[in-house]
Amino acid sequence: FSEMAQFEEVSQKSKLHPKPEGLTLQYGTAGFRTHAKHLDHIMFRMGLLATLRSKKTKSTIGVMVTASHNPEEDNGVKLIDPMGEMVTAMWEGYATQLANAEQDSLLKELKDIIEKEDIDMSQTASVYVGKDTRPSSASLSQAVLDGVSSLGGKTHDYGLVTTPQLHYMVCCCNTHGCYGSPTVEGYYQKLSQAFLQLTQNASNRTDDQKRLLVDGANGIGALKMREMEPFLRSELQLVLSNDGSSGKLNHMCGADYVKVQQKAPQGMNIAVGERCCSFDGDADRIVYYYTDSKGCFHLLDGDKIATLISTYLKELLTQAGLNLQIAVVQTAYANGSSTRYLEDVMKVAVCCTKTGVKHLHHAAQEYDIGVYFEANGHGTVLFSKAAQKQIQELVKDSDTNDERKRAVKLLESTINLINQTVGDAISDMLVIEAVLAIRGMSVQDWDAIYTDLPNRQLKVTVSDRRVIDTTDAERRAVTPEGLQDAIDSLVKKYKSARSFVRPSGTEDVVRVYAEADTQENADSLAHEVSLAVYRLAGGVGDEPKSF
Ligand code: G16
Repeated sequence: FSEMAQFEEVSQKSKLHPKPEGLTLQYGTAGFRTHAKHLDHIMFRMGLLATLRSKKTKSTIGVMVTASHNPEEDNGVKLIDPMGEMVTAMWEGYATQLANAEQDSLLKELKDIIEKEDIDMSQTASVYVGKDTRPSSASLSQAVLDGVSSLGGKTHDYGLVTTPQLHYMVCCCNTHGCYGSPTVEGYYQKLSQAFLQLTQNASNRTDDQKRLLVDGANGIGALKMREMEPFLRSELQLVLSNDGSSGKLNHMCGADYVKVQQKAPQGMNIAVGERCCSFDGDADRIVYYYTDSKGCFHLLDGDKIATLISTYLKELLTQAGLNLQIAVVQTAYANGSSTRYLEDVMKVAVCCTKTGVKHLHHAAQEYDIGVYFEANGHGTVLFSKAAQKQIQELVKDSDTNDERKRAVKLLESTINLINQTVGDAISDMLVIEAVLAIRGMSVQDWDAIYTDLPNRQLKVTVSDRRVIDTTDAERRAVTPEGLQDAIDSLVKKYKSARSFVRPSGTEDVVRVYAEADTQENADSLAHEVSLAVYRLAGGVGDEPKSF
């Protein structure tokens, strides 16, 4: 294909995926997200962009078709860079540019990106594509494949996979197998081997201790857990509900529902004290929970996960005699108690970024060991190359005494169990289960590490959420005028209180977060702040109600 013929092909094929005139969409917190009916042209164009990115980086790029926690009618697309991380901010900008080009200027915008990035169009391109279980995902992922092939790129269609599995495949491919083998089976083998090695270090556990109730959000995570189960050789006894056989994706179930509603999902039979967890729609988030004898619901969210994992890693580093710096990266949603515990008791560095895994991931890369988790359960742990090297060398060092050797081997297996490319519900779940087993902890012991401040999250619908601009890692609103002053004076009315608002990057709403000394106060503060947003930021529909 000559370059001209290639552009002609794009021009012809793009007519099969026309852009509705006037529709504009932004690459948000995690790619494009909206009702599936608006996305066909976006998918085709993201196929084009992924092909350019692949030519530019001379690497395989990933495209995942999913809207993760959003309702089943929505869909979306995320681009995955060569090491399995989210695409860079610069290319997010190109994505928006390409997505919003009217049909007759698509080629012009495409050529503009090629020129700006100085892309050699004779370079080969390779794109991995995956999709979640939404009814719209099949045709939308076909549109991505069409986009790639119209620019002459090679595709590998992984079909139904979790988002983190696709990130993993991309990383495996571009590291030529160093990270693992780029197959779903390779993923199961790598993780399960590490998990089994870790649980060998646990004292004998009863079947009850091995039992874990999993809410699959009626999504892809449930399917993949079923596939993986035999690899775990009964070291984990999964009881899977919301497996997609009847209910609707993310409806009254899944990690987002459980976190925001602070209650157990429907469709799960939970006995008192039983350890449970929920995945989200594409299995990149996880939260844990249990119900106590008084019927009280206890949530162990991303903050509690970060605390459990960083405590465990810190202890192993001490035992191994390794001087590596651990830091925890959080967002404004992190519960105030978790930040205080990490800084004051654990004495680890804590840093706060904007919402979105891409921001946390970059911040975590600055440390020897960067543990990052959003409160909503999206996160992982990054080990720097230098840290991994030190750990590997110590494993080989035959002089190392027994306690050190055990600790360093545990660190090595933990690294293998963690999906370092992105937050991964399956990998995180196995890490948590292994840590609890090794430390002989119950979910109640874990919960007791610190007590969350009561909190509440609400949504407010406004006519244009972009009127809200924020600063200080989204903790303060700069516009509209008067909003931050209003929030400040509301917060002053309550004890141990904090509140912030920010426009969502995945849904057409403004998010409101509040915490305070009691649940009543957190609820009331969240409601008052919602009313301030409604009045000052152009609320639409009925006034927000309290929770
Ligand atoms: C996505 C992002 C997360 C983010 C969440 C909510 O999650 O990957 O980092 O916390 O959206 O974002 P927002 O508040 O901007 O709507 P997921 O699981 O839906 O991909």
